[in-house]
This record gives sequence, C-alpha cells and structure tokens, in this order.
Amino acid sequence: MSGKLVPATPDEDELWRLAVRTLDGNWEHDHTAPSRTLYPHQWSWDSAFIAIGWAHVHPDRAWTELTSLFDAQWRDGRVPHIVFNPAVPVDAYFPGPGFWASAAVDGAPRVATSGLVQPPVHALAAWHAYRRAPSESGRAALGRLYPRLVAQQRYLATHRDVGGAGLASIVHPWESGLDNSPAWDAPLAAVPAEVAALGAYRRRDLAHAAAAHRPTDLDYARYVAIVTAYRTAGYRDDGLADEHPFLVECPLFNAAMGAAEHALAGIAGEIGADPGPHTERAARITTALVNRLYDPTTGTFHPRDLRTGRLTPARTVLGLTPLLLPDLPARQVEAIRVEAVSSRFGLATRMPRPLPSHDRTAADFEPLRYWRGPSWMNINWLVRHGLLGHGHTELAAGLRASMIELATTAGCHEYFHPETGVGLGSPAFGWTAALLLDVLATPDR
Ligand code: 9WN
Repeated sequence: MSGKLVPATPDEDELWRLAVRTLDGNWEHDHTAPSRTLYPHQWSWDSAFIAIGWAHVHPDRAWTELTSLFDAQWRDGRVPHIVFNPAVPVDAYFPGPGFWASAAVDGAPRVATSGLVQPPVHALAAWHAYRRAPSESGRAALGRLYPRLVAQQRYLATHRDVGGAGLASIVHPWESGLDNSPAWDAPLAAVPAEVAALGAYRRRDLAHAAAAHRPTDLDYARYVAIVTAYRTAGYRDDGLADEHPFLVECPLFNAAMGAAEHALAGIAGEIGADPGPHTERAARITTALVNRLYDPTTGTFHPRDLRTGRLTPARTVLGLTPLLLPDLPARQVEAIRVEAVSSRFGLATRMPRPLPSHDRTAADFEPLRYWRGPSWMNINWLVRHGLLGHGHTELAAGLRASMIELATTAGCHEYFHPETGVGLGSPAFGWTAALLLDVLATPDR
C-alpha cells in the first residue's frame, strides 16, 4: 500500500504531509533519529516502528533503516538499544558512547552501541513493511534480514531466559521501552543507588524536556547503577541470576517476542524457508506468557519480578499488549477486552482520546510524566494491531479515529496528555509520524 492510496479528507491529507515532513526531517543517511534534540542517535524499537512508516512513502528507506540497525548486532545476537551516530557530539545524549564502552567488549560491533536491548518488534515491522510495499528488492532485503532476526530471537530465548520458563527477562527498565512505567517501581526501589552518584554526570534530557515530565534524579541514579553492574560484568548474561539487581519478565517484551515468531513464520514462507519451527516457538511463548504473567484475580497481565518471584501490582497498559499474539487463548483475549474498555483505559468504539500508558483511576497516575499516564502512538498502534487480529474491528476503529484526531490537533509529538490531548516531549517524533502514516493508510475494514 502506498501514499497515493490514502483516502484522505483535507485534514488527513495535511496530517499525511506533516508526518512525511517529520520523518524526512529526522532522516540521517541510513537511519531516522527519534528526535533531533532529545534522541539524536538510532534507537532499536524506534527504527522498527519508523520502518513501517517509511514503507508507505520510501520503501528503500524502510530496508535501509532496519539493515543499519542489524549491522550493529552483537556476535551473541543482541540488537543494541542505541546505535551511536559518530557524527553527533558525544555529549549530546546521556548516557553517551563513553559510558557504555561497548568497544571494550568482545563481540560488539565496530560502531559504538549500548549493551541493552529493547522489545523485539523488528520481525513484525519487517513483515509489515514488506506487505505494505511488496517488491523484488523488498523480498531480497527480507531474505538478508531473516537470519539476523532469527539470531536476535535466539539470543533472547537462550541468554535471557533467566527464569528458565521460556520467557525472556529484561535487565533494565530501558529494555522495556516504557522506561518510567509504574510497573518498574517495586523492582527499581530495591536497586541500591544514591542521587549523589549522579554528580559525576550531566543529564542531557533536562536540557530539552521539563523535569516534571521526565524520570526523577533518583530513578536516573538507579538506571546508572543497573547499567554499571551489567557493564562491569562485560554485558555477559551467565551471571544475571546471581548478581544482577533488576530482572523482570515483561508482558510486552514477551508478547513482542511471540509475535516475532509469527512474523518470522510469514517471512520464512515468503523467502522459501521453513515456517514450522517459528510456529512451534510462538506457541510455546504464548503458553509461557499466560502461565507466568496472567493474573486471574486482576484479569490482566503483569510483569514478574524475578528477584521476589512476584507479579508487580500496577495495572499499566503493558497488561493489554499480549493481544498482539494471534494464538492468545479466548479467555485472555476477553479479559484484556474487559480491562481495556474499563474506566482504567477507556477503549470504546467512540473514544475522546487514545489509551493512556497507565491506569487512569490509579493514585499514581500522572498525566504529564513519562510513561506514567501520557498516551503514546506506538502502544496504541500495537493494541490496534492486536484488536484487529482478534476480530475486534469496531474497537480498533474507535482507537484509530482517536489516534488520527489527536494528531490532527496536536501534531507529531513524542507523547500526549491523555485527557487534554496537548502534545508533549519532542514536537517532531519519528515513530509518531511513521505510525500515523500506517494508520492513515489502513482504514477500518
Ligand atoms: C532511553 C527513543 C527512546 C525510546 C524509549 C523512550 C526513551 C530513552 C530515554 O526514548 O528512552 O532509551 O533517554 O529516555 O522511553 O521507549 O525508544 O525514542
């Protein structure tokens, strides 16, 4: 599907052009910066979402975006969450390349990267991008990416299965992509850290965004302490269970990992490989996710803290994301629907605003602070995708309309006030623009 097929109203037409301009403005020779100011390098899951948008207007850029990211894949298969652009000054983002020190690690690529990962939405994105713009060169790019996507999954399913139950653990809130979510409050509170330790560094985010919207200094001190522990261990995963201060099984991360196997089955079929092993692995991940992270008493999914063995109590939007799995059992699909349409999230066939990132009725709901309330386009896109996959077309249509209406008034911001719809964070944000293109180009069925 390409740009010219968009059945646009004048408003949608203008929005389409704004989104393309935003992506163009952030394009940087072989990748797209999430934001020129706040995030001037390449981010892993951002690139996946952004590739879906490029597929509508510039399919070659979609493949370049994913390929440049996977060029930085480590020998063990991990796809780093940040690939540093050497042309950007080293102090433009904290923590920068010197802090991560990837060059000192055997098996890291030549380009400087972080040592963490992000939710593995890349196979899903590659499969989407291909189906949006099928072509011979697209199939060839898909064929080259396939073994790298498989290696990414293998890394997560082996090195990161710290709990031994078939799910991957995240070792830092940054790996969740929802860095400051209330879901991490309990495991993060157990990480020993002192704000004073931050004195050695300068937070660059506060030069571009209001402190009241961003994580606190104590959160940052803990983020730094967790990376320091992992870096000191050479980013090796074999000692995680004994030593590492933050170990959590996240519902979104694992739903993405399962959805990736479904996407890889589709890709395998397209390029003449065997889809069978992917379908089998997908089924195992779905079973493990339901067994480990679904709580029948709350009727939603929660992260599991491996340090305590307990599910974390917050009911965040993470709980809705297993809908991404096409083979999620009907009981859990229905439980997620009930949770989503409750006053906590407000999903409806006509809804004033997209889903918030946290339960609107919770005492710790904060409409302005990063991932603790604001609405984000990528999460709404994922949930829409899941609703469509499970036949909830009218709810998906309500969500789509609310996403378009929000961006029509507020533009391509990084995130949005979940009640007023005011745009927050970076005003020219990559995945917002990219996913708007996709939503505009895929009208309700
Ligand atoms: C840390 C780039 C990234 C997103 C994350 C988002 C934010 C970074 C930060 O920006 O995280 O990785 O500095 O806060 O939380 O989801 O990938 O857009």
